[in-house]
Order: sequence, then structure tokens, then C-alpha cells
Amino acid sequence: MGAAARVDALRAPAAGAGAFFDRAIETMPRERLAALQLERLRRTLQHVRERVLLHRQRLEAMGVEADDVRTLDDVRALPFTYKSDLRDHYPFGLFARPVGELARLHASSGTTGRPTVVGYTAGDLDTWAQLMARSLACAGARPGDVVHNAHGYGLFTGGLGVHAGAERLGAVVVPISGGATERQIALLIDFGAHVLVATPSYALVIAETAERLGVDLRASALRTGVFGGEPWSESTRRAIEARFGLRAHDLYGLSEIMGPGVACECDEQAGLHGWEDHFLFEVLDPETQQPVPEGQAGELVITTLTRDALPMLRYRTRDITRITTAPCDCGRTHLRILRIAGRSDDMLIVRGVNVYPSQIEAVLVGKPRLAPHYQLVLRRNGPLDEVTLEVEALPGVASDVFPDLAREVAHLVKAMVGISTQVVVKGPGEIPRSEGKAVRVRDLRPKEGA
Ligand code: DLL
Repeated sequence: MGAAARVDALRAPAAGAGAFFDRAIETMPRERLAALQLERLRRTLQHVRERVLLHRQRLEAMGVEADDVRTLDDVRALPFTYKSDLRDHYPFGLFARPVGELARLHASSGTTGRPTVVGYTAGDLDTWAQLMARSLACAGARPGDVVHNAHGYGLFTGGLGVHAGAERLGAVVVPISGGATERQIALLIDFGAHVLVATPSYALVIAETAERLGVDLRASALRTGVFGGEPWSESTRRAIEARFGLRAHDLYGLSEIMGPGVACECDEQAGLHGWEDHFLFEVLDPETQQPVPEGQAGELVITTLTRDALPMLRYRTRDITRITTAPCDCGRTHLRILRIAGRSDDMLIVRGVNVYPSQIEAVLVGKPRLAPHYQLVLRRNGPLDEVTLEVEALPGVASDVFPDLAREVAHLVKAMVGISTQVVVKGPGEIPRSEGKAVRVRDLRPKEGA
């Protein structure tokens, strides 16, 4: 589609169908999408075989020949790739292009051990900008909109990834980054931002700071919001929508695969469209590594279909989710990822019950007298793990009601999540705030081998 036609499509979406960045691709019949995926999968296989030693060795060890992939199901014969592979081949060992041919490097901060480094050719950056523009349009952003991008700029893919997509869409980007929250609010109002992009937890920090300053964000020009980079719940969506007066959409991505823009919600708010022309999604039982039936929860596994610098075969994301290929009312045919419950690494097992922090969040956010911030603190008591849930009272809540409030929260968590927790109510501002991804779990248990 030419640029003029594309802008046209954005200005005049079909009734009820939302706006497309690339209508032909986004509404492609699923059989044609599958044929495109197969062709691109075969090309990717050839690319990694020729250019990435680790993949070649694994494919040879498994006896997989280039011609063995005849249907999309044959992807199951391919080896998995893990985050540890990137660490073990730090910094550039999994790259399919020499570093001098790349246009950019990003890296995860890596709380433990080496960071994971990811690379992009100019062509990869172009695809990323396109997919991020597609995602923003899918979430209701339009050419000419002012996009307030509060994701951190730097090695984190959130800032620059969203930035390039907003420019590609024809929007006006404000590269505000995270932090200096009071100034953010002033500029958000003064520049008349229509679109807010941030982590959901930082959006709540912006909202509470605005309330403290007496600024009514509902009176701002904000119309839509695109939030991601961490798990969040429907309660948080409702809280963000009410406090900003906008419609909140979920955005998913991970640096190993590309960055933000791998999947995004449309206005139906019924799951995130995963862009299948560039990625092949599987949902597997993490134990047996077999596919789970559609609609059941499992680990999301992604194969890149067009990445040049860092192609990934069956990358084990550790993100737990469900998918559906059922048609979406928006008209897009790409499958939907039904909200990421959390990472299998973040799952807590409390007396035999599996719990994700986002389930706790769903209970807490929006409750009267409580701020939408919390932390789970894990300690070891003899052979047992103990979980303390720290929550925060809103300003003005008298401290003599904290014990009652703690009992009430413990009761709700027991009723809705099924675990017994010790709840500690803290005073306003005592739970640490984050400008990017929130830290939901503080693990104070002795380290293995320490
Ligand atoms: O967080 C990319 C990104 C930036 C996505 C901004 C969306 C918005 P990483 O730092 O590599 O990349 O972290 C990726 O974050 O595997 C998930 O566990 C988690 N995550 C990202 N988006 C979501 C989401 C960026 N919408 C890891 N819901 C992923 C739940 C998410 N978890």
C-alpha cells in the first residue's frame, strides 16, 4: 500500500473495524497467512543453518534437513532456543550477521549474570518500526496524534521501539522517557498528548502524582493508552481508564524477539493480536513441551520469520498465556494472545497453590483506602517459604485502621486467589515506585549454595 492510501485507510476505517495500518496484511485470510508463514519459516531455517553455528549444530544433531519443514506443524521438529543460549554466547554469538553490518544493539539490564544482547540490521529496524506503527494504530493512535512516550530510552527496547513506530505512523512523538513525573504531567497537558505509552505501573504513578498536584487528567486531551512491558490485570486497566479518561490497550513484546510490537490489543480489548506474518506462535505445556489445545494456558514459544540479525528458533519466552484463532470483531485475522498472566519464573507456589503476582494485583487495585502499589516479600522460615503481602494505604487513611485493612485484604486474597498471606499495611509512599517495570516480588530467601 502506498503512503497516501495508508493514511487514507487510517482516516476512514470501516465502521466498527478500527483503523488499519496495513489492511491487506492485517485482514489476510488465515490460509494465506499460513502459507506466508511456511515460506518464511523455511527461509529462516536456511538463514540460521548457513549463519549461526549453534543452530546449525543443533539442527544437525537432531538430523533436521532444510526440506524437512513441509507444514507449519513441522516446526515441532526444530530445537528450542533459551535465554541462557544468548548469555552463554555473549555478546554476539547467536547473531547471523557480523556486528559491523548491524545498525543497532540493545541489551537487557540482566539482574543476574551477563546481560542478553540483541542486534538489528537496518532492515530489522524498518520491520520493527512498521510493526510498532501497526500496533499503535491497532490501539487507536492516528497520524497527527501527539504520543507521550514514557518508556525508558536506552538499552531497554521500550523507548526507542515505540518511538520509531510512532514516527512511522505519522504521529508526533514526545520522547519524555521515564521519571521526573511532575514535569511529565505538565508537558502532557501543555503539549496536548492524545496517546500515552508507558508501563501500566508507571501510568498509575503518573495518575497518583497528578492527583496529589490537583491536576485532573480526565480533562486532558488523552484519548487512548498503550501499556505493556510487564503483566497487569483487568482491575488495573479499569483504574487507568478511570483516572486518565482514556481507553487502555495491552502491548506485548520482548527484546529477544524484537521489542515492543510483537502483539497489541485492538479496540475490542479481547486479547492481543500477535503479528503472524513476522512471528510463529506456539503454546506449549512447559513440562511435556507438547502443544496445549487452543484456549488452554501454557508457555508462549516464538519463532521469528523475518529477523535478519538475530533469527530465533522456538524461543522459550517463559510467559504463560492462552491463544485463540477465533475471528475478532475488529476484522483482523491474526491470532489473539489472551493477556500474559506472568512469567513462569515469577510464579510463586504457596502451599501447593500456583500464584502469579498479577492475580494479587487484580484483587488490590481499585479497593477503597488502598493505593495500587504492592510487593510480595518471600522469606524462608525453616523448611517453609513465607509470603508477606505489603500493601499501601491511601493518604488520609488513619493508621489505627491498618490492622482492620490488613485483615480485609488477607480475606479477599484468600477468597479470590486461594492462598493465605500475612498482610502488612504501609503508610503512603512506603512501597517503592518505579519509572519502568515495577518490582512486585522481593525474594529475601537465602540463595541456593550461598
Ligand atoms: O518489555 C518490551 C516491551 C516494552 C513490551 C514496552 C511492551 C512495552 P523485555 O525488557 O525484553 O522487553 O521484557 C520482556 O516483559 O517476556 C514478558 O515477561 C514481559 N512483558 C512485556 N510485555 C508484557 C505484557 C519488553 N503486555 C518481558 N504483559 C516479556 C505481560 C509483558 N508481560
